[in-house]
Amino acid sequence: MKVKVYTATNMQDAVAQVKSELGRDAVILHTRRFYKGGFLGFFGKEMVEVMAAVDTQPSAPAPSPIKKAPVNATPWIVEEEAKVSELQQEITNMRKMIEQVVTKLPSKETNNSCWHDLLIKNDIDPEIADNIIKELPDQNLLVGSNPAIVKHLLIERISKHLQHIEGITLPETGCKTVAFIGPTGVGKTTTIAKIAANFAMNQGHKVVLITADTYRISAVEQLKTYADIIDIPVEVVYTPDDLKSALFRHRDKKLVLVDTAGRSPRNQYQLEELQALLAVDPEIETHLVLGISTKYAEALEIVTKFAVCEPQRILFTKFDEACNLGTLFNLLYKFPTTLSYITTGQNVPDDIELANPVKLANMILRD
Ligand SMILES: Nc1nc2c(ncn2[C@@H]2O[C@H](COP(=O)(O)OP(=O)(O)OP(=O)(O)O)[C@@H](O)[C@H]2O)c(=O)[nH]1
Ligand SMILES: [Mg+2]
Repeated sequence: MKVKVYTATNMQDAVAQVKSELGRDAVILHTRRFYKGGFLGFFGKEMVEVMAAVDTQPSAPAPSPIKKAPVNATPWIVEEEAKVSELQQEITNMRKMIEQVVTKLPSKETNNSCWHDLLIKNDIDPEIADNIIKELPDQNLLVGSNPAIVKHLLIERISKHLQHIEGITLPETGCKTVAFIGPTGVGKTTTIAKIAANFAMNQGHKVVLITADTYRISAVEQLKTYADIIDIPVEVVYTPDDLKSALFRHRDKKLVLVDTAGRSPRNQYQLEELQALLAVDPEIETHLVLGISTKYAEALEIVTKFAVCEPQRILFTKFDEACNLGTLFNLLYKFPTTLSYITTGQNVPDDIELANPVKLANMILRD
């Protein structure tokens, strides 16, 4: 750094001297007017003094806008420089703070994926999980919003896909026949007992049980035991014709509940037999019974294979044993089918209820 003081009779001349000697990059550090000659400052000639400086070091590739004070800088330059470095320090601190805040702020993707992960954890198909999140009215809500609000919106979206719910509704006049089909051991007979008890004992309707499950000796006994407790008649049928006659005999009843033997979805012959049995009366309302813990791929196979029996409702059992409701939601999302009851335990007649979309949606978003 080269610092020099120039004097001239006016400012233009002084600046011209600075430029010609120090060049265009010179900076004026200080100027003052003074009187030369005279007495005590009076009657002297007015002069101008200019202190200028130029950086003699080769220029840095990216020069800092803040110039260092010259070695022999005046006190106010030193003071300014102190202020500048203080400001620089403040800016550095602020930048650090902003960086910390930004890194702590959950990004859109992170927040989005935490809800996506929760759905996946509950066995929702990844593609369905994506769609549900995209269905939110405003994607920006996923960023930094209160999780309770996002959860509420997701519950709203999920429950919209579970709106087809209908239990057994009895006609004003005449009789309603409902048959229960599905794989073995899912809870068909127990569910029938629960429904029969509710309609007969709680609502006082005339109910009859018919069982077509003659493959296991204990199956008939199981239904007879329930019928005795509820105090309603029970019929055993072996063929479609038997069923036809039994339905005719019990046409005075309000509700006829038909139990069937558990069937493997892979046994085509058994499924055709079941189809033939239910074909005796097109008015039979058929409920396909599935265990809630059935794996989605397995449930898809069951639904596809049992489709020959044209079930109108799906009923899920064993909610008390459920880890999650992935299968239920994936199925109903892909194949909007009417859901009827859910069962929640082995107790007859209490552990059964009509499915509720919001309750199910809450369970689907369980942590
Ligand atoms: N935890 C639990 N167990 C249930 C529920 N419903 C039925 N069960 C039990 O599941 C087992 C099988 O029930 P069943 O009613 O005999 O099943 P099913 O579908 O009629 O069986 P098959 O006639 O052999 O095809 C029994 O031990 C029931 O007590 C439920 O909601 N929760
Ligand atoms: Mg049974």
